[in-house]
Amino acid sequence: MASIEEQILALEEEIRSTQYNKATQRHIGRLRAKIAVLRLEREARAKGRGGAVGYAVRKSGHATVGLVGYPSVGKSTLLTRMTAAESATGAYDFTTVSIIPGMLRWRGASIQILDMPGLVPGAARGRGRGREVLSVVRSVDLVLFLIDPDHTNLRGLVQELEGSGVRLNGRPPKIVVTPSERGGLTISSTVRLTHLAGGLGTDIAREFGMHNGSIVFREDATAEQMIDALAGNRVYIPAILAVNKSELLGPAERRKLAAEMPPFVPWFVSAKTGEEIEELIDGIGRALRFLRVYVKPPGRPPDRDEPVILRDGSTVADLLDRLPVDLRRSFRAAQVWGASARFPGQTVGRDHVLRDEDVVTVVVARGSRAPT
Ligand SMILES: Nc1nc2c(ncn2[C@@H]2O[C@H](COP(=O)(O)OP(=O)(O)OP(=O)(O)O)[C@@H](O)[C@H]2O)c(=O)[nH]1
Ligand SMILES: [Mg+2]
Repeated sequence: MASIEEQILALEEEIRSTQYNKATQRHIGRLRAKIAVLRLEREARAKGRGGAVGYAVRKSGHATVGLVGYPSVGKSTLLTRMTAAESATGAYDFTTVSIIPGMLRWRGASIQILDMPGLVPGAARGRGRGREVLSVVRSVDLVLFLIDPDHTNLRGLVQELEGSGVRLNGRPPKIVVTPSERGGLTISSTVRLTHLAGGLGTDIAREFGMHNGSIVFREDATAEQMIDALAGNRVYIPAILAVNKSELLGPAERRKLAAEMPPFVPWFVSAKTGEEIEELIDGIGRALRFLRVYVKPPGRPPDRDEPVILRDGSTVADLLDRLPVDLRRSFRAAQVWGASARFPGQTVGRDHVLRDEDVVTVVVARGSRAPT
C-alpha cells in the first residue's frame, strides 16, 4: 500500500494528465475529493505524532499580519524597516528560525506583523518547518506575500497555502452540511447546480464518507467549494503582495513582473532604500478593514481622540467587549449615529453591525450608573 503522500502525488498526476471536459468533469471532481480526504488524514496523523503543534505566537494589537515568502527575499529586513522590531537578517537562507513579531501603528490601530521562516516548496507536506509556518498562517488576519527579483513564483506560495486549507481573498461557500446517523443523503439547492451535475455531488459526499444527512446549496458551487464545505477546516484570509529589492528593477522589468501577478497588484518596495514602504503600510492598514467607532457618553460629545478600533463586520457586542465590564453587564441598548444608523440616534441591539466612524452611546438599565 502506497503511503498517503504517494497516493496524493499519484492522484495529482492523474488530474494533470486528464483533459478537463464535460466527459471527465465527474471523474476529476472525484479525484479532487479523494486528495482532500487524504490531506485531512495526513493532518490527523501529523497531529497524532505531535507534528502540527506550530509556534506559540502570542497575538497582540488590533490585527495580525503574516509575512509569507521564500527564504532570503528580505522578510526580516522589511519587518525591521516597517517596525521597531530587531529581526535577524543575513545573506543566508533560513536566518529566521522562529517567528519574530513587530508592531506597526496605522491611524490609531496597532498592527502586529509576524516575520516567518521562508517557505520552501513542499512546505504543506512538512518540509523546512513548513507545517509549523502554515499553522501560524492559518491564524493571521492578512497575508502579506513577499517576493523578490530572484523568487517570483507567487503561484507556488499560493499553492502551499491552499494545500494546507487556506483560501485567499475568498469567502466560505454558501453550503450547509448537516450529517446524520441514518435516513440517506439528500442534496438540495436553491439555485441550479451547473458544476455538480450528473451525480458528482453525491460522489464527492461519498468520498468524505457522508452517506446520511443533508447538504443544502445556496449558490452554484464548484466541486472545489463543495469539497471545502465538507472538509470543514478551511480558513478564509485576505492577501496582498509586495515585490522587495525593487531598486534592482527597471520600469520595464517591473511592468513585466506586474503582468504576471493578477489578481494581485503588487507594491514595488525596497527594504534597503525605503522605497514605497509608507505606501505598503497604508495598503496593509486598508486591507485590514478597520472600523473606528467613537463612544459618546449620554449628554456629552463623543470622544474623538480615542476611537475604539474594530474590524469590518463588528457588532455592538464586539464594541461592548472592549468597554468596561460594568457597561457590558448593564447594557440595555445602544444609540447609533453615522453610516450604520437608519436615522441619527437609532436605537439598536447587540447584533447591530457597525460601520466606520459610527458614534455609539451605550444605554444602561435603569438603576445602573451612567457610563462616564
Ligand atoms: N538589494 C536588496 N537587498 C535586500 C533588500 N532587502 C533585504 N535584502 C537582502 O536580502 C538578504 C536576505 O534578507 P532577509 O531579510 O534575511 O531575508 P528573509 O526573507 O528574512 O530570509 P529568511 O528568514 O531566511 O527566510 C540580506 O542579505 C538582505 O540584506 C532590498 O530591498 N534590496
Ligand atoms: Mg528572515
